[in-house]
Amino acid sequence: MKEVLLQPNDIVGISFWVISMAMLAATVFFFVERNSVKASWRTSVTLMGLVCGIAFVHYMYMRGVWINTGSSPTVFRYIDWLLTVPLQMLEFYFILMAVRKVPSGIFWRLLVGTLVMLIGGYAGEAGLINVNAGFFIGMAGWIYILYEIFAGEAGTIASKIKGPAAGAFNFCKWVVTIGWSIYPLGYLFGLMMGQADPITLNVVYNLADLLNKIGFGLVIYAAAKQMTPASQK
Ligand SMILES: *C/C=C(C)/C=C/C=C(C)/C=C/C1=C(C)CCCC1(C)C
Repeated sequence: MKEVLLQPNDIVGISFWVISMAMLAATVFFFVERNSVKASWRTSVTLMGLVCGIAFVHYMYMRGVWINTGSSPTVFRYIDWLLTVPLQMLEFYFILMAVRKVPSGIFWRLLVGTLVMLIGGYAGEAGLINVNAGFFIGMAGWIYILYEIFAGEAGTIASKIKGPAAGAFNFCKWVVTIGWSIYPLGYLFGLMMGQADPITLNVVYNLADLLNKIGFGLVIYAAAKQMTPASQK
């Protein structure tokens, strides 16, 4: 009979559980703390609460799929990303908006890059297109996002601001460059190198989510706290 409970040697299953609880804790934290920061930063902190909350629910389902079937919860994984990555792209927009007025085109272009990245990745992982083709389409979307935040309109505006907002934008920029590079590496090692390896794929994606959702959120929260005058703390 197939075991349907979490086994002590199931490293992927355990990582799904641990991260589920971390997402829950982070969700509560961001919502409870949002009013302790300056008004212009509250939307950013709320967004992080939503990102972690959406991920929490998906992690509970992904854990179930993994433990019950031993296969990658691809559909839940991509639905989660499809909802949470655009929210994180909004974050760039709000960080800039917290200090000055910026055109909304920035957000729409980041959204287009996100969709290309995720649709390419999903099609490749779900077997709808060749795995390598999915990778290259996904990479194109990601590179487009990087272009926008480094050299495009968002990057140009960000280079003119100062203080903690500039610091938060810069940090997020490197999260999207370095933190996000873990995902294509997971895809590369889990799907493209020889035999498909769902253990590597899911462990890598899970660790990447921990860093890029909770870690990302905490840094935004820290910047928001720094921008908040002592009288308001
Ligand atoms: C909270 C979830 C996040 C931040 C998810 C991010 C996902 C990526 C950056 C995925 C990127 C991919 C590529 C750049 C190419 C190969 C396919 C993907 C979708 C794994």
